[in-house]
Amino acid sequence: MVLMEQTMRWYGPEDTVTLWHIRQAGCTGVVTALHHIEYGDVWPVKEIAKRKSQIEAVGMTWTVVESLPVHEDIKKQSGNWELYLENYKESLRNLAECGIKVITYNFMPILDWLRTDPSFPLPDGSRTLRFERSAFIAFDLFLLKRPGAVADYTAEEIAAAKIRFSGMSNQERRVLYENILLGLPGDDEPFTAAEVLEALEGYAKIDAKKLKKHLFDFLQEVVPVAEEVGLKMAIHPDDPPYSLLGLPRVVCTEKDVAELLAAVPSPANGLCFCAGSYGSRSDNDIPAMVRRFGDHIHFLHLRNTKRDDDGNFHEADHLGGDTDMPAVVREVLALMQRRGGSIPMRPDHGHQMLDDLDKKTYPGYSAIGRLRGLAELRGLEKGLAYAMESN
Ligand code: DNO
Repeated sequence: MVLMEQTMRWYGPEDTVTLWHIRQAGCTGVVTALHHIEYGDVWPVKEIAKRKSQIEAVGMTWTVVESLPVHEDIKKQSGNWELYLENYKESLRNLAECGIKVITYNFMPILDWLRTDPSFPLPDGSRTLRFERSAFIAFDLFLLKRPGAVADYTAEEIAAAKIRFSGMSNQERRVLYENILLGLPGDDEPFTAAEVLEALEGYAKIDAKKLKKHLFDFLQEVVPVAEEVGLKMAIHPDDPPYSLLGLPRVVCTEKDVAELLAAVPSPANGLCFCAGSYGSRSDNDIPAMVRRFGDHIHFLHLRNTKRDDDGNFHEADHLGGDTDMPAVVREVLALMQRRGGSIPMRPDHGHQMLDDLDKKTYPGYSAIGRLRGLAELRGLEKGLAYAMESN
C-alpha cells in the first residue's frame, strides 16, 4: 500500500533542530527554503544545489520547497511586479533543474500566519500556539491603532477587547504586540507598527475581488512554466482563514479553492493542503475537501485545532481537536492508492514540551512536539492501511 512520504520542515543551517534530528524522527524527506535570499530575487542553481547536497549528505531528499515567496508587489500588481514575476519563473526553472518537485507558496497580503500567543500553556504543562480574538482586536484598536479599525468589529467585540486590554500589564501588552508582529516564519525581527500601517496602506484599494484576480493572473503566468518543467505548485491557505487588519484573504474556504483551481485548470495548479488552517473554520469539511480536491493535493500539512464559540482557537494534539484526523488520513490513503503515488506530508507544528520547553526554537517548530505528532500520524496511517488491506 502506498503511504505518505514523511517529512519535516527545516529552517536551514541556522535551525537548532538539525538534519540528523529530522532523520532520527523517521523522516525521509526535508522541506525547506533558501531563507537567506531576499524576497523577489532569483534562487540561483548553485545555491539550490548546495542546499540539496546538505540534505542528501544526511540520507534524505529535498522534494518540497516551503516557501518560494511571492513578492508583495506581485500581490498588489504594483512597482516592479513584472520583474519579480520573471524572477519567480526563473527560480522555478532553476529548482526543477535541481530535481525539486513541489513548490509551496501563499498569497496572504503582508503577514503570513498569525497568532496572539505562541506559548499558550496547556493543562499538561506543554505549550501551544493560540489565536485569541479579543486580544487580537485589542492589539488592532489600542496598540497598532489602525485607522478605521472600529468599523470591522461589533460593539460587543469592542467592549470585550476593552476589558481584555485594561486587564493587561504593560509587559503583557508588549508581549502581545511582539507576538502578533513576529513577522514571517524564519525571521526573528518583528515589524514595527509604522511599517505595518504603511504596508496596510498599500492594500487600501485592493479588496478580495481584486486580490483574487491578482492571484489568478499570477497562476496564469506561473502554472504553464511549472507544467513545462515538471513542477507542481502548492498554495498554502490563509492562516487564520479570514480577513485580518482589514486585509483581504482569499484562500480560506472550499469555494475559494474551487475557484482558484477552475481559474487555471491544470494538475500543476495545486494545493498545500493544510488541515490545521482550513480546519480552524467550522464551515470547512476537511475529509470531504481531501476527497474533492484530491488530484490537486501535492503536499500535506497535518495538524489539528480546537475552536470555541468566541472565535478563539489553539493548536491541539495532532489526533485531538475539531478535525477528525483518522477520517482525513483514510481519505489521503484512498487518494494515494487511486493516484498510485505517495504524497509528501509534514506534521505541521507541535507543542513545546519536555526538554524543548527551555529551548529557543521557531514557534511551532520545536523537535519533540513535532516528533510526537509525526509518530502519532505515522501509527494512525499504518493502522488504517493494515485494516484496509485486511478487508
Ligand atoms: C506556518 C506555515 C506557513 C507556510 C506558508 C507557506 O507554520 O505553515 O508559514 O509555510 O504560508 O507559504
